[in-house]
Amino acid sequence: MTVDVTSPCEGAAGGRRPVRYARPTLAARAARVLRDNDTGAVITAAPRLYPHMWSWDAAFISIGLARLDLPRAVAELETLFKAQWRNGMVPHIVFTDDDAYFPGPDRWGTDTAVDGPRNVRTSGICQPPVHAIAVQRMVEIARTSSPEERADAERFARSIWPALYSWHRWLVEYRTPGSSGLIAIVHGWESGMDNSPRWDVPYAAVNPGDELPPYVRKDVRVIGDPSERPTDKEYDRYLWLIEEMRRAGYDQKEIVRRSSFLVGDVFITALFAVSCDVLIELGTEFGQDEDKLADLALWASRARDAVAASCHSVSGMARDRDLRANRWLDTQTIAGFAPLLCGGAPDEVQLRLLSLLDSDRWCGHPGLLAPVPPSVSPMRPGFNPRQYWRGPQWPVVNWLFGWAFERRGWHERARKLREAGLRLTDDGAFGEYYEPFSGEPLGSTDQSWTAAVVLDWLCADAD
Ligand code: 2M8
Repeated sequence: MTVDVTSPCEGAAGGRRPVRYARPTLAARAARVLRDNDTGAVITAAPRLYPHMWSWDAAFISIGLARLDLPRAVAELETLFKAQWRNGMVPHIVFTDDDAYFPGPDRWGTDTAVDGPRNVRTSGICQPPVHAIAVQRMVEIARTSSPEERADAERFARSIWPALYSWHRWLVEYRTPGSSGLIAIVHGWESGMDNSPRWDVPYAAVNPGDELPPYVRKDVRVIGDPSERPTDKEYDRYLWLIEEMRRAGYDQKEIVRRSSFLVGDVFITALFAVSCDVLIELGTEFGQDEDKLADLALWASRARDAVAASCHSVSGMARDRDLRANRWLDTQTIAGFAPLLCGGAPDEVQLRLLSLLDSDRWCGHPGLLAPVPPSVSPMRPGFNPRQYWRGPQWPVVNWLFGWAFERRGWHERARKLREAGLRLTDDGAFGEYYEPFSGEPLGSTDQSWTAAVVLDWLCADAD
């Protein structure tokens, strides 16, 4: 492939973004990342750092793939859902044979879990429920293509719908303890925002016991600067929670009753609400059971109410709730904008959130290379522009807000987020995440979900 290098990047600090690619070249590069990360069985989340299938990564990857090869996109989600647990949980990792990632399947030890899937090895926790969104997006994309693709995508949506419904039902049945109505996570990894300061307070109460089996991290060998990744102390806590779950035989009720970490996650709850809406739309179109549609409507409405009820009376920001300590978590992060994803909060609160998002505390910060929401406000004490989920920008999070804004009819806002996302990623490195001031790609490069959302943005602009 001939690579088109256009003008040098103005304004990039430290000369770290020497090139900006023209759009067709950027699209070709994104497509190549997805192809190169394809093992034949799965598209890995990233070449060296993440050599397996991750649940919410797979959803975003399918959206990008739908722009290139619909059958491959369908196969990706079918592979993920073949690993769905018998109780409905969609696991956060589906393992390949690669042993370059820790914790791998032996450490998770889910093989003997009563509810685990057969013939495939997975982790024992979940990730955000964005899969219905991906399926709907795939159908929309296929509808701009040939009648055959359209029919294939619709057939796929009809066939995967019951599995999506049982995944959502699992979240309600096992993960809405207590009265807050928020969907609870039992490990920070379930949030997808692993090391976010959102979890600092609840993690402080996790005390790894002496019986924590020894382990050796592999992530810090891959990432050149280990200070970008979570600390060893944090990893001890991550591993201790896994140990607790193993000991409970991955019995969900038992885990929710006893694990050292139980937090109502407002971002997941908002995504769940809007994903239920999407499932209702798909289910109505494809003739699914009325009772199930009614369940989804009820779940969506409860989730939306829970998100609205979490909003801080002054800032308007939505809050997670520590369900062990029974208190709100006031740390302000990108998750505080959750009501903008799903709606349901009073108009006045949503307007406050929109103006906060535009302000110099977030996207309007004068130092940002591109007005993409950072994971933590650059004005907040403790903001770290390079550290994992503690300041940098994640293109997939930007995609989610753009998608939600488009859906809510805020087309101009959605367009601006798309433009900003492309400005951030047009160096063609497809970073896992980005340093907000210089735009330096951090974490893994050639990260599949970044390539996927870039493709979707580029093609959406061309549609
Ligand atoms: C990161 O999480 C994994 C654990 O699940 C890790 O750090 O080892 C997160 O960014 C997560 O959201 C993402 O799905 C995963 C793979 O891209 O990496």
